[in-house]
Amino acid sequence: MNGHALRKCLHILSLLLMTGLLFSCRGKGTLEDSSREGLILGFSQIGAESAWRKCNTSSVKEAAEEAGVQLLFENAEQKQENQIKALRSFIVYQVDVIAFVPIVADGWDNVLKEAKDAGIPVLITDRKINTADPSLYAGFIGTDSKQEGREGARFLLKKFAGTEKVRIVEIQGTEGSSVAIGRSEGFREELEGHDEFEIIHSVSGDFLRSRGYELMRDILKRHDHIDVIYSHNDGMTLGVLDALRETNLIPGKDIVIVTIDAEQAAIDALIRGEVNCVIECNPKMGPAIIDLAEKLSRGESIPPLQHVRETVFTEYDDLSSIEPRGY
Ligand code: GYE
Repeated sequence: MNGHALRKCLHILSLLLMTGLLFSCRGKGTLEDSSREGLILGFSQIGAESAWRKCNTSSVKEAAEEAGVQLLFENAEQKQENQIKALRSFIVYQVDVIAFVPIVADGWDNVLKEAKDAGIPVLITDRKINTADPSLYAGFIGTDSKQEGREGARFLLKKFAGTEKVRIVEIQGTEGSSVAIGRSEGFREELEGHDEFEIIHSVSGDFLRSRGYELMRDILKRHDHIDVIYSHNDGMTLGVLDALRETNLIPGKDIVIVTIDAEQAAIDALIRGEVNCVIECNPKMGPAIIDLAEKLSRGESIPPLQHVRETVFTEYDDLSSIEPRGY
């Protein structure tokens, strides 16, 4: 058997195993088993790349447990192909509802059409998708990443009012994700017409602390004057701070830092004065996701788009009253 045929067999075998596992985790019985208890929700999560993601996962699992929902949870380990496999296994298993976080915005139409043909409603959470056919999913709940980008720019417009030249380094999230695209677009739209602001370097750190550290070390070699770091998530920002600690630059003073997520470590850095603006991105959408999934399982319609409530913490605020973040 040649390599291609072997790979094909292994792929089919893994899909059957996955389905078998799903059968087993539902206990005895078959698909026709009328004794299925309650809502069965298939959830494909992208991975565990940040404290935000881990909190997002806990929120979904705890809400499912609380509601007595049977959750089939798949971690894609940052690979879209693993998410597509998971969605296909949910379809084979005939779950009542599918929910997932699309790691990137493109490439979902085929599998969503399969879910639609199987009569399984799909809820998209956290990140958005690009599709010409909005009927392929029932609704979205998650992050308004463009607004987050705008908020970051608004802070800088206030911070640097009257400044002749502001050199910005942008460290973006996962390439092709709706969140990185939105945070870049919103940031740039808000700075439009303010030519004193210049983005001198923009690069993806994939939302990872380790990449934030590596990139910052490289950026410091390339640019001898940086006024602002605009980082798409706190994980990468913590990596940036790790790199700055190896220099004589004082974060929050020599270099202004704007970051997104509002995990506890970033709030602590804001309180220490190492970070200047922390934009909240709320991961705790588990209860809302379960509520929407239950509505879909009853055949009810849901809003096509729902953004979670988010706020902004800056150096100008009273930082003594910030509630513990829980992630
Ligand atoms: O900002 C980051 C996570 O999709 C909004 O993904 C989420 C982003 C979040 O890795 O920490």
